[in-house]
Amino acid sequence: THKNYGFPIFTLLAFLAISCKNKSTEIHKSMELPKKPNIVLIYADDLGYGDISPYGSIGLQTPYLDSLATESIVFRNAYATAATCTPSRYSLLTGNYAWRKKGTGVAKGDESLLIDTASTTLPSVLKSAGYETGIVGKWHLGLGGIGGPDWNGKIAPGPLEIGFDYSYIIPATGDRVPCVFVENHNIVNLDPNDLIQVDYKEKVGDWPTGKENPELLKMKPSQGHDNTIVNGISRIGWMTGGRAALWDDETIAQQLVKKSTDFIASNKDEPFFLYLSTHDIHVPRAPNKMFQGKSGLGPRGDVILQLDWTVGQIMSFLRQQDLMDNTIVIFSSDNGPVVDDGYYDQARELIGDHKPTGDLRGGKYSSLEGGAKIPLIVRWPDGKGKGTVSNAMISQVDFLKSFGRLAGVDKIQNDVIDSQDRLDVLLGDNKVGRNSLVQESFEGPLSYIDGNWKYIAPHDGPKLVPWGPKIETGFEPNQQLYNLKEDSGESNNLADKFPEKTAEMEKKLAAILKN
Ligand code: NG6
Ligand code: CA
Repeated sequence: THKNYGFPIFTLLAFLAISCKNKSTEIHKSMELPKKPNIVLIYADDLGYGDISPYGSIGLQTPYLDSLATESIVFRNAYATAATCTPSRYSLLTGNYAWRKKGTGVAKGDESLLIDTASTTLPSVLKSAGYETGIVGKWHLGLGGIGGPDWNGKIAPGPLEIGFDYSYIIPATGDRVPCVFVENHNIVNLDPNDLIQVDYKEKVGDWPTGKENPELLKMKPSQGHDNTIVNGISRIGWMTGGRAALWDDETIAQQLVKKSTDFIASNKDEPFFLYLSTHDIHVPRAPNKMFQGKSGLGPRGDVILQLDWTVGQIMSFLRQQDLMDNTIVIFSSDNGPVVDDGYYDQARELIGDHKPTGDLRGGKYSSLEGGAKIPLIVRWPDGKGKGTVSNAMISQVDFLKSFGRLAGVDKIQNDVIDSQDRLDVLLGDNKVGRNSLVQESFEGPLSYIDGNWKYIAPHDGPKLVPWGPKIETGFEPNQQLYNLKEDSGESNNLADKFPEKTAEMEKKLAAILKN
């Protein structure tokens, strides 16, 4: 009779109900994603929209990025908030446009910390959701309090004071002193009998400089970069001491991969956020011998291959650690590309048909599209959107709220003004994305995109980046208006033809500035 089955059926139903309940707590909302997936953000430096093969690069193949792209959504309308490093990274980490805060242009090598330790940040949000948070690689957001870092003592505040649990950083850039790694609060391998001295105003110590001893250089500077020589390369700024701590430019990529995989391995049983901020492809371009001469485009191409290798190494480590099913991988760049950024490294001579910005106008530093439009590739562990392209507009400033929600944090403090929760865009569900965004060029003037339109505020500055990279700034004393849908190369200024639209754009930008 039915009665005989009563108990087992009830048990079965109860079991199903319980297991469904468990399942619904494991699965994030409607997505088939683990509730708190690990997040690995690989953030390249100065990599252009046309530099890698998922974006149709000419004359250069990036096989590891290609393979990542086939498992990911490739965003063709993604932006950093600025055309240089410091403000873009400021926005990425704080969810706010950097121009809201004074002094957030390209940071000096001994700048003090630019992010207020009380502010909400991407790592602090993820940390509040139980993530272990780590940064490995380029920082360039200042360190220490007023007066800058105490290089020989405890270097704080820095990444650990704004939400990272672990940090292993290049303090500023590869072309700025001190050429040392800082792990958590200290310089790695600093010998107490050989203390370090750093100065950005005048020479310290007696180490040779590029200016005085050019015969000692393996790479000659083309713009500035003629101060202290470290490892045969003269840098911006002077330093002396700390010999045992000096990095080796040719193995920086290996070192960053090593520290990243160590971080992943020690945190693989809990949700983790790794911000791997590569030195590549910034200057000085000193590729490891594995990549020297391999691209045929000179060191600039070779370091793109090195960057590609970095991506491959991280992916294969995640695979090996069985983390592919619960890790999101994001790949992007901090600003547009530059060919000659301060050293004679043959980048210009050997570029061939390769177009770092693709068909965009301008480049690093610029208010034109080449300045802030960057590659963005997002791989979801459940294969969502795999192999698709999205034209939805998205800004890196949105990562804070989007990944915050993904981690289950719904309430973000109201000091985060500019970040928008665009998780639906990142997931490929929303094909439109942001309505508008702001771009910051090196000298301050802002560009504003709204729908298909782009407005560049008038600025009476130089037409070309003045110190030599041969990049159009996009500065004009008059207003500029472009229709990006029909004219993505910004060749036809329509401001005179559409004065009302231009005025509307000006007004909308002014309103955002007041927020
Ligand atoms: C510029 C440097 C350039 C690079 C840049 C910062 C000179 C002449 N040029 O001032 O080489 O270091 O700053 O790049 O000094 S960024 O990607 O970190 O913003
Ligand atoms: Ca950069």
